[in-house]
Amino acid sequence: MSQQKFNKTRFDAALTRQWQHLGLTSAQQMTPHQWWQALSSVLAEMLATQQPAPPKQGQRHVNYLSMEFLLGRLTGNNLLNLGWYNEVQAALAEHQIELSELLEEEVDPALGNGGLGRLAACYMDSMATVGQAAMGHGLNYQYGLFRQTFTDGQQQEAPDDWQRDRYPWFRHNAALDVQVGLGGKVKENHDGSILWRPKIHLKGEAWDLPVVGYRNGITLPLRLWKACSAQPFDLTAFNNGQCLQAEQQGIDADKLTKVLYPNDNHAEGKRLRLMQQYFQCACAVGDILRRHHLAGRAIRTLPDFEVIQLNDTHPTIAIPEMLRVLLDEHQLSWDDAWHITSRTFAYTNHTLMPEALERWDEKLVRDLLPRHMLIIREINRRLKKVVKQQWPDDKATWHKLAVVADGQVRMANLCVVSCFAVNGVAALHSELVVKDLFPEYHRLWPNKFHNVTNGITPRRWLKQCNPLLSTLIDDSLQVEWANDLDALAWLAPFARKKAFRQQFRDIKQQNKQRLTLYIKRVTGIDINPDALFDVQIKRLHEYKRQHLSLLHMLHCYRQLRDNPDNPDFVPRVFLFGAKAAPGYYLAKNIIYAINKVAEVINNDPRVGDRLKVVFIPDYRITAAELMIPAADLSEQISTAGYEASGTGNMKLALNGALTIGTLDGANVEIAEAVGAKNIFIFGNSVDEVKALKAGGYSPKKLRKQNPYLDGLLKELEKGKFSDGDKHAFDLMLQSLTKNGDPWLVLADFDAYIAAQQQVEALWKNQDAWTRAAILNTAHTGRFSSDRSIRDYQQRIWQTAR
Ligand code: DL6
Repeated sequence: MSQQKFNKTRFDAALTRQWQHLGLTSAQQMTPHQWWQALSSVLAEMLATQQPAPPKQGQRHVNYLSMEFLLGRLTGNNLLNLGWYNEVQAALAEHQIELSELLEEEVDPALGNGGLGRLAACYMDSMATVGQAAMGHGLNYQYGLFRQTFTDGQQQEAPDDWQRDRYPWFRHNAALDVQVGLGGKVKENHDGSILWRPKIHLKGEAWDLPVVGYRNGITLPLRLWKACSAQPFDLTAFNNGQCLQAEQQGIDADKLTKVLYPNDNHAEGKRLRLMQQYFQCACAVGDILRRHHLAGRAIRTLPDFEVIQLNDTHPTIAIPEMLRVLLDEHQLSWDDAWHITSRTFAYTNHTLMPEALERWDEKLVRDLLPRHMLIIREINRRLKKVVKQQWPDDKATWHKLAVVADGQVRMANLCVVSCFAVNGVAALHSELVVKDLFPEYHRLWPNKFHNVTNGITPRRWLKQCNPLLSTLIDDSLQVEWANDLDALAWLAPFARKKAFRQQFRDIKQQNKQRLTLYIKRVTGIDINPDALFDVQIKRLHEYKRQHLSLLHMLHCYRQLRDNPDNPDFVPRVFLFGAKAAPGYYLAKNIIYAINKVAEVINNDPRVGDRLKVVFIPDYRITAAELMIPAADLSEQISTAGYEASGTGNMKLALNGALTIGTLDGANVEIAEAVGAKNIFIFGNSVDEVKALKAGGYSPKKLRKQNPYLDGLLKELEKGKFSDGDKHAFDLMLQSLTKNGDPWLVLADFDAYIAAQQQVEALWKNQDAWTRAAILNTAHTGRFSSDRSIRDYQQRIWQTAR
């Protein structure tokens, strides 16, 4: 496939139709928002002729199932991938319209929580770019991730109505509607076959977004399913005068895809969530089988042509759904249905944390999906035989491995048992998946387990968000690197050139100035663009330890107060971006604490512009695109063993930020790639964390032994930053001390401060700092999501049919 050329005549004609459609007499009459709508609609129309790549010889078509796709704005990204940016810019200039301003009109489609959802978006982009035949399946939520504001430092949440009904990139195809049942009863027929009579019938509508490959003429569909009632309007009820009741079914069905659950790394056993999961899976499975059938292929050949990749356990219910269709509708035997299913599904694990591993009450599953529960029980029954053979009379092992136990269905176990491949998302994480999470399964099926280290798309996360650096790379390397990120290695020798270092530094400075203006606009705070920009952007979670940064902030503040005229003090701006799940009160308390400390520091005249703390509200993709190119220091300070991979760490390093981090997730591989001199690694390792916990770690004792740290904590406890309120930060402080400091924040404090001192020492030598920053950009090519997709192809998708 080759790049589609921009057709100016077609563009102009389609644009004219847009304003005529609005009843206007000229393009000039359109508001900026209408211009963005019109432009996006025109591009979507022009794209409609691009074809999804047919699978190459021997390639399976990939169905990527994810409850979340955190896309970010599409219009600018699509233009860049199409290679039409300059032409469209020129065409709009004829109307005195500035393209970059129009692009600001788009509301981010925020249909995900964080890393997992953004990864799904990067993988779609990369599958389109490397020419992997694929389709994404997700949900078309009416409300994306909540909008965040702060009132007196406290997080407030508001619904995110992203106006899906007027989103110009959507294409709805009514011919693809799927019927979905829920609830009801199962009945066994005389011949032993099972009949499921659902109580509720829903309709799934397919709404497609185009995912554009990088300048290769390929577009892949991201199919987002929207729930509607199968019978939206009850005419009889209406005729009987029951006007509201007549709409009732439609209203209830609508609820299903109304809102994204705002949890990251946390599973909530809510009924509506299971309904959402099943709805998505039933739509996807129905769609995949329909396509297979339409291609004239026998059902038994499904695994030869299709693979279904599960993005975490959220879409696991697709497995019993596939079995149900094969058993009940295609009337296959269990063995045949199992043979097909277990060669089609693959599972990616994204977390080891027990609170994020999904378990559903058996009763709830039976209630909503009675036929599926029978199938799950049958999987469990057959598994028991295998386990008993390997571990006779070992009840504890069986209890651990069972899919159904203690009245609960364990989705991760169901995945491992039913899928042909299981992968973790970074080398360390995959090792822990085998060693700590699933050692017995690994013993049973050693070849099932793989690693695929996560990646990020360089199109959005360098080319689009950092145009100045991209141009410098273009000019220096004179090669196409955006779809061949390993080419960045050729930048390494440039790090030795003084003039290049100066250019690199100037670009960082301009990006910092751009962010400074944004911060002034959204928060009113003035920051010093010459200060070190210390950036921590990710979901707010205890294991990610934003509160360790908070302690460092207190340390910096103390240093300034103790020695106000210290000429060696390195000016620093702490920049945070993070949303906390609305029901996660401890995380919200950490946000509150950071904001309250910020208030005091930012208004202390002794501090001036040497220290500032800014919590940028409503962190989202668009904000990330401004923060990442401006960062000097990337904070990746999770407790070792808990961050499966991280992908923000990759984006920041690629854009020339130096990482301060623990040996956790993909930090380990970033350290290998950039070299020990160009990264600041600190803190307890995974084994040390385990040993500390096993050895009765006591934060109280640690406080006693560390009067300096104790003093910092006391300032918080005494209400120094909360207008005298001694209980303002109780949730956070109790966790740190009384409740045993489960994330070892205090245990890593000294090492963290020492590492920050190394950061300051290097910062004082700007030339050496810039050299290290360039080497970060040069050596992070392996974290392209194109490489991850190729790994999936080689290690997973092209195996086990
Ligand atoms: O793999 C994507 C992303 C990782 O980079 C993060 O380290 C990990 O925390 C995140 N995991 C989840 C877990 N799922 N849930 N719920 O979001 O995945």
